Amino acid sequence: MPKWNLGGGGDMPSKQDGRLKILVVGPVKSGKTAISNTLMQHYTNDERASERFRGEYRPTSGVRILEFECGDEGGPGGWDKGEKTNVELWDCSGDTRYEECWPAIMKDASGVIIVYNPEDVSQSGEVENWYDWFIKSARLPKDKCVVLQVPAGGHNNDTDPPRSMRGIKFVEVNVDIVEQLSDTFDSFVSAVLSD
Ligand SMILES: Nc1nc2c(ncn2[C@@H]2O[C@H](COP(=O)(O)OP(=O)(O)OP(=O)(O)O)[C@@H](O)[C@H]2O)c(=O)[nH]1
Ligand SMILES: [Mg+2]
Repeated sequence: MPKWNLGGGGDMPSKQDGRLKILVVGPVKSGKTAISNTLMQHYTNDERASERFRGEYRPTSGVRILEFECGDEGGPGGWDKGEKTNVELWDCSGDTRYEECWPAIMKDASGVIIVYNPEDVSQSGEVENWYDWFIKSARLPKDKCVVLQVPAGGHNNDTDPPRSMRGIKFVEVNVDIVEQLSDTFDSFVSAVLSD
């Protein structure tokens, strides 16, 4: 059964005001908003969320915050039935011109999801930077981070992860396979909540 990390000192951020703050970061146009919308739709049973997507890419301005409850159906997250976690998902822009806002965005975050397209050489090259900026500099433990690979054409050409990122979980996901994405998210939330 997952337990809240109540913090109380050290570098580990904690659950604030009953909500678990999780950041979604990574290169521009990697799929952060697509993943965030799909998760929001799944956990809120909001069918209209997908209808609102018109098939065109719209860059996120700064950050958008999505709130939902997850984990109440048991399953890979390891929760008991009825046990819920209030999540604040911070869908961040991949544009580095918002860098000045990152310290505020990172404050009290308990977990970080890095999203990139492994078919894109420049995005693959950026992953380690995002790891340095949001995990290393925040001194978050490696199990509080997951890397989601979203190959747009279904071809993951990436080889091994960078040396400094060994120990981080890399998972290939398809934005349109909701159950796979939500199972991955549930498992990650469970890891974030564990001691
Ligand atoms: N299926 C689906 N695809 C989406 C959705 N939103 C965006 N996309 C597509 O997913 C691809 C990546 O777009 P985004 O997820 O918006 O990219 P991002 O990583 O949020 O980019 P920035 O906000 O600029 O950092 C694009 O081809 C979009 O057209 C969505 O809600 N559902
Ligand atoms: Mg976005």
